[in-house]
Amino acid sequence: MRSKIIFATGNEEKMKEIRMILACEEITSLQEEGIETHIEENGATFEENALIKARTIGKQTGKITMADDSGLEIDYLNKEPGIYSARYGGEDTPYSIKNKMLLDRLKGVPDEKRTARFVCAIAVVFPDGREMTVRESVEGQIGYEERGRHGFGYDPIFYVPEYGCTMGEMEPEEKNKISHRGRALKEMKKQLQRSEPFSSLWEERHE
Ligand code: ITT
Repeated sequence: MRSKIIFATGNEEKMKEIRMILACEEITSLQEEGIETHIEENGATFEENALIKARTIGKQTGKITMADDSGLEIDYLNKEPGIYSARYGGEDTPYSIKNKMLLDRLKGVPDEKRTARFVCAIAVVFPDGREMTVRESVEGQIGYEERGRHGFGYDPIFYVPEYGCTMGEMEPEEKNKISHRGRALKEMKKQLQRSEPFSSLWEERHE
C-alpha cells in the first residue's frame, strides 16, 4: 500500500533538505497540501515539540504525519538558544542579526569554550495513534564571523572542525550527510522500513 505522508513544517529550507535526504515522492509538505497553520510549540524538549507539530497536523488530515524540531545548543550559553532557536531574537528577525547577536555574546570566548551542536528530533504520528521519535545531533563550534551562503539559519556560524568550514560553506549533499537532520531522518527511515506501509516505500529507488 502506498500512502502519502505529510511533513508538518512551514520552513521551506528544512523541507528542501528533507526531500533530498528522504528522496521519497510520497512525502508532501504543508504548502503542497494547502495547509496554513500556526502551531504553538510549547513543549519542553525537541521531541515534545516535534510530537506537538506531528499530532496537530495528523489530527487535522487523518494522514501519517512527520515533523522536525531542531535547534542550536551553545555550551557557553547554557545550551541557548536550544528549543527557542527559531524564536531567538524575534521570529521575524533576519538570521544575519540573530547570528551577530550570538557572535557578540561569545566575544572574547576562546576556541575550546565555543563548543556547540545542532540537534534534531523527528516525530512520526500514525492515524491509529502509534507515535515514534528519534533524536540525533552534530557537534561543532561557533565561529568568529558568518561564513558561507549555503544552508539556512545558524549554518554560517556553525563551524565543523573535521571539515574545516562552516555548514554555510558546505554543499547541500555534504551537509545532509553529516547534519543532525540527515542523521535523524536516516535513523527514522531505518526504523520505518521495518514496518508497513513503509517497507516498500524506499526499496527500489534508493540504497
Ligand atoms: P517548523 O516548526 O515549521 O518546522 P521552524 O523554523 O519554526 O519550522 P523549529 O521550531 O524546529 O523550526 O526551529 C528550528 C530553528 O533552529 C530554525 O528556525 C533555525 O533557526 C535553527 N536550525 C535548525 N536546523 C538548522 C540547520 O540545519 N541549519 C541552521 N539552523 C538550523
